[in-house]
Amino acid sequence: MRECISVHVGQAGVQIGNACWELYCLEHGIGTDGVRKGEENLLPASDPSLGTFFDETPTGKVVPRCVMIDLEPSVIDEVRTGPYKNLYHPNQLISHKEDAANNYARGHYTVGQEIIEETLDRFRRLADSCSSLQGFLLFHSFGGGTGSGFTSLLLQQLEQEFDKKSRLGFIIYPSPCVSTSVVEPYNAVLSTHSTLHNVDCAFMMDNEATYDICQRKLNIERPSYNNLNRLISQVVSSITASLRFDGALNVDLTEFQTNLVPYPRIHFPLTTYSPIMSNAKAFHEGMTVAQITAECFEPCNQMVKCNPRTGKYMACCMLYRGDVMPKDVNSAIASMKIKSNVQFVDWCPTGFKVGINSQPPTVVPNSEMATVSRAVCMLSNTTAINDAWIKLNHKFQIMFNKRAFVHWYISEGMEEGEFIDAQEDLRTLEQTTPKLMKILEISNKVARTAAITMPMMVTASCPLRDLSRPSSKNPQSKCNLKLRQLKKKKYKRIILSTQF
Ligand SMILES: Nc1nc2c(ncn2[C@@H]2O[C@H](COP(=O)(O)OP(=O)(O)OP(=O)(O)O)[C@@H](O)[C@H]2O)c(=O)[nH]1
Ligand SMILES: [Mg+2]
Repeated sequence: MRECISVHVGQAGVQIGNACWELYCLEHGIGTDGVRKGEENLLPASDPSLGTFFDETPTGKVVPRCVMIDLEPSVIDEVRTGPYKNLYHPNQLISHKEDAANNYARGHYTVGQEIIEETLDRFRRLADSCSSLQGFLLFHSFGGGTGSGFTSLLLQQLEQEFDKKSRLGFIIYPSPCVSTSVVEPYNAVLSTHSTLHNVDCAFMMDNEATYDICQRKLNIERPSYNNLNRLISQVVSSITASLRFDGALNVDLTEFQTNLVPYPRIHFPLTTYSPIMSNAKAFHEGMTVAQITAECFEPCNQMVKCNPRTGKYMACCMLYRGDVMPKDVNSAIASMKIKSNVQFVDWCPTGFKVGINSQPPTVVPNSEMATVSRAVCMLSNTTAINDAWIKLNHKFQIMFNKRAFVHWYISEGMEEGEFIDAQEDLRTLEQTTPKLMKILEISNKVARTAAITMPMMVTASCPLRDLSRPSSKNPQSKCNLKLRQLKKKKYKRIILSTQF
């Protein structure tokens, strides 16, 4: 069994956790008290992988493998008294006396320190009950003091104690339309700094994009957190379905991850989900595999606001679920590949990785979302996500130029240097894409020139890899070596100044 532990931190993390576990329970036929309907004491034969997300007690009850943490009690108290109060073990729900007051430094250095030991103790116990722990899924906001500060403290500790285990993040990217504080850009940049180093792959959910989808596609005039979270939980469910269900064409999430992250720091895939439609429309629309696949390339279905048409794809993973035939997927993808608005970088021409999970999506009762027989979630590593970093860095810069609100962080034990380091780190990430593109442009130019003068010698498809492995055993490679040296001169400066 390859168990995963979900970690829900702060208000956004815990509330999204609630929505996710509600949906997982429905998908696996588990009641609000953790008892499987109709199949007491037996794991259903259709999903032996259920144990990755749920622990089974000797009495036949299943308990989510998760920990919910908030520095103040009100959000966790709602779980303790809510409809799923009997699902969770009381020890999994951790709350403290006062919140981080939107301050990263309080979450990281002062209030957060008071409960970090207790939290780690719960993790150790959960990890001990696993036979082969796969890793952690962390849910939190970038903008909240607990979501940003405490999560980064927790990530540091997890890195020390469980360094070999993978860490995936589901992160709420701040948006002015549902913003709760002015210092969100500070918290978000400080949090990105830690996410860059301590998380293997992070799926960002932009509240503005989610809000827009709820308004336009689900006809909700003023979406609440509940509405946003239900949509987010559908996306999370699709991403994690391959870990929770077995199947012949099922592809494990770790395999997707290998295909998604070309360089360790470039680990922020763009998530797109289709179909998203209201009950009223579903009756009139039959979504074929080709239609839902094409919808994934429409910016209006993205969970982060950016324009993929101005960028290039480095990798694309398609996670289908439900009534989906491989031949339909193949032809849908073949027709997407020839579209001019779907551009891949030259060094990753193969493009698509596909998995099919036979479990169709489930919706919670009274949901605005329609029940559909098939859906797809696309995870794409695109250079267009840079838009999100540029926007964030800009907002940070405006405030930080005047050192506005910085004293709140300093008074909690933080140094100004940490702001500068975090900003530098984000700026490097922001500049990586253009630099990467520049290397590629030069590579193409050199390859084109060489193709005219030395047509036989141009074999390179990946300039970065070629440069690292020169060989001079035969005349052909001698010429190749020359070509490499020529390229090397041109790349050298850029490569040296680019940190991936
Ligand atoms: N999608 C979504 N976003 C949320 C939710 N709750 C809060 N947010 C967003 O999260 C950010 C604020 O972070 P919170 O999670 O409330 O803060 P926290 O982690 O509890 O930290 P403190 O309250 O400062 O201790 C804002 O951008 C909110 O819009 C939620 O339930 N769903
Ligand atoms: Mg809070």
